[in-house]
Amino acid sequence: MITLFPEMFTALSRHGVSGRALNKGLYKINLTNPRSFTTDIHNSVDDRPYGGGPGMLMMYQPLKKAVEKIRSNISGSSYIVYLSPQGKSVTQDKLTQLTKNKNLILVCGRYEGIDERFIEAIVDEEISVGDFVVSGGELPAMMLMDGIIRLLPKALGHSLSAKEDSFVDGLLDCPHYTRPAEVDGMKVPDILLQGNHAKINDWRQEKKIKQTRLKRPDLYEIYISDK
Ligand code: 4GX
Repeated sequence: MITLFPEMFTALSRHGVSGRALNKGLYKINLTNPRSFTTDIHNSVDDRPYGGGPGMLMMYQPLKKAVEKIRSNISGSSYIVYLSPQGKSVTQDKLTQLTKNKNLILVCGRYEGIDERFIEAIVDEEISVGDFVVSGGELPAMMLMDGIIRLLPKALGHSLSAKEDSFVDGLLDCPHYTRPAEVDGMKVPDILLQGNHAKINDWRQEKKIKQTRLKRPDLYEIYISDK
């Protein structure tokens, strides 16, 4: 991870599924601050954009030196991802692809962005977490990492959990219910209480399809045309 705010990543490393996976040794995380690779007395990592305009940009050299430092400390190949709204929106399939990399280097931008030459010459892929803007790449990078980590073998308590996620077969998940069997006058669907697992599977598949048609017609169209 290349970030000006390494402390933010405790959200990932200390809590929940990603925290447990780290403790189990299923992945390692390295946090590299480009501020460690500056050359001026102010430790500047940003500068003004050529051509004018508001805001500042992250400079090429500290980012490149951060990449070189990381690469000098790892063996094997690495794949560099830059999180930005200009990237292609991430999908569940993309997360599965990313799990195949031995080393992933995520670059978290701050300010108005980074020098385009770093993207051209050094970044392998630009990825977005959605069509909205946040104030830095750290939260998007953590979203990506969390999505990848939970796909690693043994990260989830139930090995089937990741196979039954939303999007895995291009459909949304079905509704779920827990005790009590009735609350505020609302009953759990009878079929789930009867214990016929073939029928329960059929019901769940039907709900997934109906739910997708209703809530995500865009995904439903793709599902229908792929059959
Ligand atoms: N999905 N951001 C990157 C810096 C920036 C500004 C301008 C390029 C151009 C985002 C997203 C996202 C905020 C991360 C701006 N980079 N990242 N950062 N949506 O909004 O991934």
